[in-house]
Amino acid sequence: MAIIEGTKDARGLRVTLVVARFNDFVTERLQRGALEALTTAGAREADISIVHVPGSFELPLAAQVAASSGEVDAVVCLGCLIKGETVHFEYIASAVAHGITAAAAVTGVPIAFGVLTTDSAEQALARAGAGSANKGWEAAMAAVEMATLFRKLRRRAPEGIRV
Ligand code: DLZ
Repeated sequence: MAIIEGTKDARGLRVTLVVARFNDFVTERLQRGALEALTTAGAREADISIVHVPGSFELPLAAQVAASSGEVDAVVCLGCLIKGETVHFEYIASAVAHGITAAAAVTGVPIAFGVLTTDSAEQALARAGAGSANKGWEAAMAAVEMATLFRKLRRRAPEGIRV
């Protein structure tokens, strides 16, 4: 029996953060948390790129294009949807979740979901604080774990099969 897992070691990984500008008082903090997580885990700043998009709705397509470049091991989507201020909150939240899932499936590149969906700005800020309580940090580490897992899985794939 083999148990195959990813690691929290980001050395040598190339990661793209796709960050929504809407509610940037929160998404800037998520970006900071993700960057801190990646560099603490050993990623080189030169291997990290940051893409800004207008709002969360734009995250999936930008993530898909970034993942399709063949030059990234993982993508991290960061956004913030606040229910109290967004009438069509459910539509956007659902479109973003499905879009990110589809982008990861189409490209085979792990795309982490770091999109806050909260009732209020206070709740959003509480999830974008310091250290590992920051959801940007959490999403970045999920991306590292999946990227390192995929490296192991691809090494095990039979010759000629690339997933
Ligand atoms: C339009 C809109 C609204 C009302 N609320 C949010 C939000 O809470 N969080 C977010 O990331 N984006 C929001 N947007 C912008 C949409 O995501 C998108 O950028 C626009 O509808 C243009 O496609």
